Amino acid sequence: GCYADPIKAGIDADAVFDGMTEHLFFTLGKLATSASLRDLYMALSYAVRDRLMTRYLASQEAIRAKPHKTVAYFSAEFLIGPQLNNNLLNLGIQEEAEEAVKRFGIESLNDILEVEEEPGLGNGGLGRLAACYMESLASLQVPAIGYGIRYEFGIFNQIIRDGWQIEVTDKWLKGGWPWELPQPDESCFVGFGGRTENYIDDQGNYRSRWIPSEHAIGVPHDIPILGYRVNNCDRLRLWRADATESFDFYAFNIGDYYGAVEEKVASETISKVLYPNDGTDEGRRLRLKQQHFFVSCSLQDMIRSLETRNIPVEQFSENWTVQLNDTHPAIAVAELMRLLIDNHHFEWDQAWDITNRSVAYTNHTLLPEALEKWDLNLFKSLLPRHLELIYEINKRFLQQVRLRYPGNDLILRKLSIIDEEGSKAVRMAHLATIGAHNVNGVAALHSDLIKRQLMPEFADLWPEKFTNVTNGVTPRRWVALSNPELASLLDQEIGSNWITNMDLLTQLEEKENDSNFLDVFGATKLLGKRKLAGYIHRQTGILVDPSTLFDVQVKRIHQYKRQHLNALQIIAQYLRIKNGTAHSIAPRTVIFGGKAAPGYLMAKLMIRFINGIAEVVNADPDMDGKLRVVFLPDYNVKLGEQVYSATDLSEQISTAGKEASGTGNMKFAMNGALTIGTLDGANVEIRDRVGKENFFLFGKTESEIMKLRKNGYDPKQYIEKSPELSEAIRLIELGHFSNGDNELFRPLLNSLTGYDPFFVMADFDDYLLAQDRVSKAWQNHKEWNRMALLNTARSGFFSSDRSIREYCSSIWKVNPLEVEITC
Ligand code: 26M
Repeated sequence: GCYADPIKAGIDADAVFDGMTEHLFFTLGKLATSASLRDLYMALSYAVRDRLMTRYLASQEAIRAKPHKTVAYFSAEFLIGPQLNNNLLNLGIQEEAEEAVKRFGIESLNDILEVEEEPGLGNGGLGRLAACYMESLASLQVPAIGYGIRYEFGIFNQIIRDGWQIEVTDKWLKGGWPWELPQPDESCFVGFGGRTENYIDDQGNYRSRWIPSEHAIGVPHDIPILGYRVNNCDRLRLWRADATESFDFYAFNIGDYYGAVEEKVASETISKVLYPNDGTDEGRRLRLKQQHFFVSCSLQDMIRSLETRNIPVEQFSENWTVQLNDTHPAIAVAELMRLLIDNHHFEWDQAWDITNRSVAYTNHTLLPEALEKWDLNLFKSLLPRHLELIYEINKRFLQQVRLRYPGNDLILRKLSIIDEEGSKAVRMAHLATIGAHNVNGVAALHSDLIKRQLMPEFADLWPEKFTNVTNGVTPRRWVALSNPELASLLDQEIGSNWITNMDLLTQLEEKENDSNFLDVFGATKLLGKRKLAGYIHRQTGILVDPSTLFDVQVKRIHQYKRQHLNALQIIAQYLRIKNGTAHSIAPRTVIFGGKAAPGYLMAKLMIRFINGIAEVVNADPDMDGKLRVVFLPDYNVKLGEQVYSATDLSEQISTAGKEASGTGNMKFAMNGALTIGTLDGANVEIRDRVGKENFFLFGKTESEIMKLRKNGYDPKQYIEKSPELSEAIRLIELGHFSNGDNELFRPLLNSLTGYDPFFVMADFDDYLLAQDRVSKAWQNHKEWNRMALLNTARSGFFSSDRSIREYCSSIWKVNPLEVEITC
């Protein structure tokens, strides 16, 4: 497993240059003299990929040589972002690559990096978390595979026209994507529909089997995930759905040509497109098909890998640990049972033991509309055998519950996998919770709420099953790559070990009163802001001043995340400036970014609302030098890399109890932004760590919100009590932000002044006061920089390396396996 040819493996600038030249000629069919930036991007990517291969194969060989428990991270989404720069960094050849591309007459490596299009194979936080975790697993030298779906179309691209979001198909594969390796010889066969039957086998045993009516083939596409400065190179294995036959010959012969082609198209549709919902479950048949498709392929692949290594399938749970990223892959519980019982002829109890020991489940949401439920008839028609197995799992589980709570029928109905209230449905969170040996939330508050509110009876039944692992983000991408100025300042001050040991950042605390250092720290931020200002100008035509406070809210657009609270606050500041009462407000640039689910009308209206405000504010000369509002279109990983390093103020303003964790909040804090936020998700832990004096807290707590709701919340009372809020709402009603159209924002106003399900009105005044504290703090730049420095210094806990270490020791029980290269 070794390849020593310098053209393929050498890591000095000469070798990288030679590798690029070879790929230009042989892989791309281009002469160096006529190569475009894109050609050079492709050539460099292929050259870098060559250099990953030795490590990638050695990593697989290491497990083959000596059995070692491997993590299988099951996720319907992996939002991995651009790959080239990350691989250069982790290989340690950024400078060599810079030097090599200069020999092709390119001024800066950045020009080539900018060409890369990212695969948007995820919606937001959940998908990005999976990507950070894969990177940390490799960097911590833990053998791991990420299993998911190779969507042909990822999350849509967003354009803004007349202030509205327009969705455009994301054709990320169009120019050829150099980072994947198709492995058609490892394809898997997956069934759907049909019926089940009982039969007696050759030994006279009664058995069940599934006779599907439809099939698809999963073709693995592997993406190498290299760890930071180690030889371990893990794998992201994404399945693409192919038709079983290119078309049905019988149908072709009888002349039903279109029918035959349709069948082919139907099976290829499975991996065609990512559902862009992010939070609301619509219970679509194709979505369940996607889930079963990738889960079945992955489990078959894992069993096959035991067989090829001559490891008995009995030892599945000693060799694999499966993490379910939310309930999207929860069908794994039933599918693993089916494979073990029907195909490998295990007894129920042993199959259940294996399943339960290997599977663990991460919950990412408490929102009822996001909890996956499948209509029973739909489920039965697509996965009849799985439903039988789920009934049996449920029967045995409910028997346990009966013993524990004799005579309590209510609890049986509450805990059953089958929802019998109204039309019947399969509750995937129940299947996952019963099937898994561990259920974790993603921040301390969230894990607590899972136990107290979402699943109190389950937690009572199995108190030791419920744990917390607070989310984290990878400092390689979110500091070293995206904030090179800060990274080199850190290298200078404390050495470069912070990249793999973020706790070392606490050494920066010694500098908190070092005036010169604070100036330098502030200057790195200013550099990021200048770059972002340039980007904003190119994208939107708006000129923003980098010396103003950059106040940023980037995340999916949702009512619970309350972008409209931020928007209302802007109107209040606008009115103060107009009225001449804005005495000590900081000059600000308020920046938004984020996509709305295409069917989520209120979220789309929130985007229109922000753009309506931006239009009025930015056109008003009274606002010059005081206030600018920007909506950055098409927020994605690549844009995130520009934004976090350029932010002074991080907006984390969700209704307490609604945001499971948040991960953007962590990226901002690491990069020295101060947070204005509620006591929600990981904000709580961020504040605890950076110090409450370095965090702008506002808003009702989760228990206060609960009380308000219980006692009958009336938003109108809050509006009446607040002159600034009343005035802002009056202005919107008059059509001031919609060219006089006083109907446009009616649904938004009705929601806010009627039910206000996310308590925007209740938190408004306190939010405005907190924003005043922000403005005041901004007046003293030294002091601001000191607070910002302490945020960076104390954010080490939020490295995904820490999260992954916790998963490894407390849930997965896996150890690192160092990969050596022997040539
Ligand atoms: C469900 C059904 C149908 C189609 C799509 C979905 C769906 C897709 C993504 C539902 C939820 C999805 O993601 C939810 C998500 O991103 N949750 C976020 O997870 C982060 C990582 O743990 C947390 O930091 C965020 O707080 C949480 O909102």
